[in-house]
Amino acid sequence: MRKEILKTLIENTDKYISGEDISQRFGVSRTAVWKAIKQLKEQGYEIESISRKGYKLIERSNEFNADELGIDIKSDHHTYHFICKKSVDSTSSELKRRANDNADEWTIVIAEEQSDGRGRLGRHWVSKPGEGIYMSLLLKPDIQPYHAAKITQITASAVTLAIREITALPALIKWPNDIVVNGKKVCGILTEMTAELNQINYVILGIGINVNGSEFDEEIKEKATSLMKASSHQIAVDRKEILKSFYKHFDVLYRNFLSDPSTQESIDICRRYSAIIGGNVQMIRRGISQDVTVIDITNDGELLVRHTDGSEEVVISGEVSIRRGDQYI
Ligand code: BT5
Repeated sequence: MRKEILKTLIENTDKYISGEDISQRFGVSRTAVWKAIKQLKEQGYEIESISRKGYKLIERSNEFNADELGIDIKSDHHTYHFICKKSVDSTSSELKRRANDNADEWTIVIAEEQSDGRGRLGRHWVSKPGEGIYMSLLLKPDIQPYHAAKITQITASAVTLAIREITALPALIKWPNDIVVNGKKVCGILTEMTAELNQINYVILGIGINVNGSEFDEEIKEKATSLMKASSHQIAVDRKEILKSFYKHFDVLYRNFLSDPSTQESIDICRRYSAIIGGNVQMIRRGISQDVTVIDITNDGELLVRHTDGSEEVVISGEVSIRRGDQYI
């Protein structure tokens, strides 16, 4: 009911809609309408109410709102189940708890802040309130587990396309799970999976994007940036627009992948927008650093590198970090 009223207000921002109109349209009492409007205001929506004229949406809430995301982000193929939280330990941990409790595929947990945001190998993900997108998505793909690494590449592709579309920033992909702008990290992806030998139970895709942060903690100051900070005009970027664009691209890439897991579509995007192909980098594995030249990303989404002795190696994602000189990339 609140969602329907919000939808009506969003569709009619050019005029006032009377409480009478809304109550008739949805067959509810005027008091119920008034209560729903009050709740929306509490959620941060600026709604003007003028007696004898009615209600008008002046400004949407800055915060993520499950009803609004459900109105704006849709797919012809599945239903998204958005869950928006003010604060959570980690959206991926929260979603894992829900997945173990049988949550539906395409459940999405988004938080304004995380107290214990996670990166790979137990690393920390800095998640300041309101400055970024901290989101986890539950997938239950009917594919062989060895194809799952490609889901990270699909996600990286969709994030990159979304950043380029909404901000026109030159986002690049630092295989396997980072998106960088001007050599600094704006996004990290954490793919976690539970699987049997031949079957995936579920995949949790965790995505962290620095959207509007301007100050970064000492530990990441040198390597991190945000979309706002990286852009020349320094104007805040609409997190919801990034999200909408991400799901538009992800939906297409992921669906094509499910119908043909050997598809090269997202691998080609990762190649086209790679931050490291052709470059000399350090590959750090279990604390050991090696100088390598990056030759290509393989058709399966692995990294093909050449060592200084001329030998070539295919590296799988997971335990590898890439650096260039003393820079992040
Ligand atoms: C990642 O790991 O890059 C994956 C990060 C995934 C975060 C999302 S947020 C939503 C979901 N819920 C979670 O709990 N996690 C996911 P990794 O490649 O291991 O990189 C981690 C490293 O990136 C850290 O050790 C820092 O050096 C750096 N880092 C931490 N926070 C950062 C930030 N906000 N921006 C840029 N770099 C950061």
